[in-house]
Amino acid sequence: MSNPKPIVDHLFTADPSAHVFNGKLYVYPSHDRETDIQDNDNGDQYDMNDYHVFSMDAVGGPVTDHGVALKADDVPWVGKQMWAPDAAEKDGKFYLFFPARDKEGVFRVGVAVADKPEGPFKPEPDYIQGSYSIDPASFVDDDGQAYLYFGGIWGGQLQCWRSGKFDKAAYETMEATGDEPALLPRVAKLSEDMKSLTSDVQGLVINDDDGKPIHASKHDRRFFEAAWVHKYKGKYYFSYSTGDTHFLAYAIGESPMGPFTYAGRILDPVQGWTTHHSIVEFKGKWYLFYHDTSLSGKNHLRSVKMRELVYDSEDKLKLAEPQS
Ligand code: FUB
Repeated sequence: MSNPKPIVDHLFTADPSAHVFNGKLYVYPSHDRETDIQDNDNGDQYDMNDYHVFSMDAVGGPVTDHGVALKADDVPWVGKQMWAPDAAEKDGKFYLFFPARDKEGVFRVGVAVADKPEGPFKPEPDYIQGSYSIDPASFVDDDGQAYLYFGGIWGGQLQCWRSGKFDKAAYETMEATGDEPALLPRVAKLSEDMKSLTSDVQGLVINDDDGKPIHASKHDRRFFEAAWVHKYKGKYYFSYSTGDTHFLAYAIGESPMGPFTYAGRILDPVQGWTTHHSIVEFKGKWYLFYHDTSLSGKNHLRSVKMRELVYDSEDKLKLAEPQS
């Protein structure tokens, strides 16, 4: 596979969530920064404390860095680690959903609002009640109903929420064992004003080829983190990073709340420990945004890249052949 250049190289960026707003392509990434924290499975080295928003008028054209759109110091409930964000537009307002550890060290999801896609975003004083873990992804369906997806295991703490309440001791179990179904990503409906959840948080079922939920032992297929939802020809595509293998996989369903059925892989593991992506249609073509560590060689200093995606005759997703 050819290795594209990062979309920007003046700072480190990761976990890109791409959206088209007002005819432009906007990217909402994490802003990775230097730290002397040692790499560990808890992800302590991902010690980010603000977000920048980027935009482009055309693929391959200049990318504008709109500067700091939100910072940890401005969010009363945040303790540390502003991880992978997402954005949504509803009724002319723009919403930034972001995970961070609260002052007790528990990951939650917050929301901040702006009048423009690039911000600045004004945070709500508290996190979204009922939210937990990491990697929020919002999806606004054609009927206006918005959904929030979230969850990530290991450092993302999803394994602590099996019972619906935070169980610190469950952290060490890291994930389900091989005899159980895999831990499920979470989904809930968002309110009209996008600031609260209006349904119970439920597990989003991803079935395997046999029609049963993917088993915990299937590391190349089971959910790990980095949920994303897009719609194509009336079907919902749920994509995510897998198990401890970090393939980028996807599943297809008839409803945004699931169930979904495993449909294949989009991307092999990238350079670096994490895989996180988004999928967006822009000017009639589909694009995958992702990151790798090719610029830095360090797990916690990543760079956002993009590649074109195509659908085959059965509406399966694959990377477009690189242009020579
Ligand atoms: O950027 C910190 C974490 O790394 C994200 O939340 C995960 O998805 C992984 O990319």
